[in-house]
Amino acid sequence: MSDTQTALTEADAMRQALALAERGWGKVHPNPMVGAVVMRDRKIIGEGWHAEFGGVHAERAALLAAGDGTRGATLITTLEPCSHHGKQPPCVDAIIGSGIVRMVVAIRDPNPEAGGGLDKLRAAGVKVLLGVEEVAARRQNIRFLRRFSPQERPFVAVKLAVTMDGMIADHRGHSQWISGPEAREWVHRERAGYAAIGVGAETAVTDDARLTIRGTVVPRVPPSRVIFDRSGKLTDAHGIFADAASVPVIVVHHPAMPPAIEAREGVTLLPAGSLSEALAELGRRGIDAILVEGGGRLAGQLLRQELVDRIYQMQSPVWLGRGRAAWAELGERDLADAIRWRTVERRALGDDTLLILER
Ligand code: AOF
Ligand code: ZN
Repeated sequence: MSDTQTALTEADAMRQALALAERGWGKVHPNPMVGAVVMRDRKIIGEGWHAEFGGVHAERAALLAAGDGTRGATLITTLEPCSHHGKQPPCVDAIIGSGIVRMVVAIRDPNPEAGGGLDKLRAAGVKVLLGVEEVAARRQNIRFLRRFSPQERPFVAVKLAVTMDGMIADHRGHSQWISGPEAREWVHRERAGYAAIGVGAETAVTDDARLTIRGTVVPRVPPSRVIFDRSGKLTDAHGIFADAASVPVIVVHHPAMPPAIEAREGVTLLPAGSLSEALAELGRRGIDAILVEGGGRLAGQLLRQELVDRIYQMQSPVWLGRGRAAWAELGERDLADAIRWRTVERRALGDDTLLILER
């Protein structure tokens, strides 16, 4: 927001609003991440974002930051402004009151209680442009958007750190570490925005995985830990149970093979005949988004059964030769029936490359 700003387009400003919205990651769910900027003479004169669940909305924060510069200015927001009294007063009232004459919005608000803000703004004479950076805005708020279009299962993302030759662990099962510190820091940040972190039992045992968050973003609600233990091999000795009273652990197992785990606070045994059944049950228990971090067999099964919505594949300049394959048990496929996804983003993280894929 300095004088050295070059002239921005509205799309540039929207990308800045999307970046501001990211600051709510791990802090605002299940409400949306929202960013807003006030623009005048092709410069940003105020920035705002939704910083914590139930707190001030991004629009009001941006208007406040712009001070008395709002009259005749444009407000750019990643979500349609709300028109309702919730935990916060309606943003449309603040916008109209501030003298904003033009709104640029990425997506509509599907929340029936809060929606309809754009109609009110139009009725008040504010010019409205809808749909700028719509795809990125949808991707950013997928968890919030799904709340209003109920699905049979949670949003499922799979994250794997993979070598150049497609391995996620060496022949002994060791995977610490394939990727570098920047990539691992990214993982901890990413975990903060999910309702649960999932892992297969074999990986949980070999890595002694805790699935906790040890990064700079401390989530408002720490994600539950879900272990997919099909054959009941988990025991009480596993370290993940130590802090179950503060961060829940759910053990998914085959109905006929419950693991030998004593009942205790924070630990739930969840019998399920299939992965899709397990996911549906997790959804009913309020888990709306899960990040699955391996192993290769669980990742492969989820992919094959079309139970994955997004893939984060961290590609590292490392070779292991024989080891544990990233996506196991996909069978033998001709090129003509290969599984094909789209790469929606590529990001450099130190020596590693993060690929984000969607179906
Ligand atoms: C947010 N932050 O920046 C915007 C939201 O209970 P409330 O008053 O916080 O309202 C929550 C609803 O307001 C939310 O579901 C969404 O529909 C709308 N917009 N919410 O938490 C924001 N702009
Ligand atoms: Zn609002």
